[in-house]
Amino acid sequence: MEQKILQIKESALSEIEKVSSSKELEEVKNKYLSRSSELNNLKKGLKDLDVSLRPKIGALTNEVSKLLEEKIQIKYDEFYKEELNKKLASEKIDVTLDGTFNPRGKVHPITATINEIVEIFEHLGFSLIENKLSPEVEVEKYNFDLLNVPKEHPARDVQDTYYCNAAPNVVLRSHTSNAQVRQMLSSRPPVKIVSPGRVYRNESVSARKNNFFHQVEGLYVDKGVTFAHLKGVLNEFIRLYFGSARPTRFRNSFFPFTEPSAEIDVQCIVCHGKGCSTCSGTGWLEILGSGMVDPNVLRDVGIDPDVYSGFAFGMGVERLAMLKYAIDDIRLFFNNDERFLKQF
Ligand code: 2NL
Repeated sequence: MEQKILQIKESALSEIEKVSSSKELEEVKNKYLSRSSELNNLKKGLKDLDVSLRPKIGALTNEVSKLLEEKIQIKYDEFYKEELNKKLASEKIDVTLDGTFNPRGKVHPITATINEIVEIFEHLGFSLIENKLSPEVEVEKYNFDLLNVPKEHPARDVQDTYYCNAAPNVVLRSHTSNAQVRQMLSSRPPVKIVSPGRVYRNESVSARKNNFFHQVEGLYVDKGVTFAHLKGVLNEFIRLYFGSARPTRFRNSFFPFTEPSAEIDVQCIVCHGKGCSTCSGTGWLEILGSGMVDPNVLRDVGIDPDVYSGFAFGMGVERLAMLKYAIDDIRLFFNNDERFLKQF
């Protein structure tokens, strides 16, 4: 019996010595130390032995299984370290290598300019109008009729405005005034809003003109609104947009929806009034159209022009961006050339 146990011990020790992975070690452990191992069977058989032999044989089996457990643990620790090192070496990250380049999108210069203009007017107490009031495909009623544009006005001509072939009276809006008309119809004064968005005109495309562009229009209707308010607000807008107070000039003008009307020029930001190619030698840049809302417009949307008055204005976003960033061709905004867009 004793001989048998020592034999088991010897063969187990030599097998433990020979294993080359933790997986093999696991197998050897199972073979010698599991419930059904030879050693364990011997332990189970102790009760059938002669009482005089039991202590010695019992002690010997315990001693051998303890020894084997220790040896296996030592081997296991070695493998664990070795395998961990291997794994760490194979998964090593070189933090000095270049990363993967993920190109980042940017805000389009027109969107950035719209945001900047809208923020200035928000600062002056205007609210941004809801998008759903501002459809780009519009019926003539909101684009022309309610803005006091006569049926035979040239702006309504197909030479100037895009009409829908399939539906009568449907146009691509030619200004964002439609949003303001809709706002006046759905709420009571005071109305103090800005409506940015894309508008369409049937133009031949050139460096100065595109057949669609972007506008920010504004409208302020309340009791006692005067031309002085118009001047104050728009001069302040110009100061904030161009970064410092600049001489401005209000020129008499005409729009069907305002009376009186004024176009506002700012002193040329390139030559400061001396005359250069940017201002075609005049020393002035035209930057927006404005006026006191025509009483007919107020009346048609159900606002009593004897009680309320208002001013309105409209500006071309591309034009303002071109002036500020010295861009000489409007088409650059729309052909998505990365060399251009990257610069903003
Ligand atoms: C321009 C001129 C302008 C308006 C737009 C307006 C809107 C309502 C009532 C009255 Cl609801 N007026 N808008 C007024 C004057 C000028 O735009 O040159 N835009 C690029």
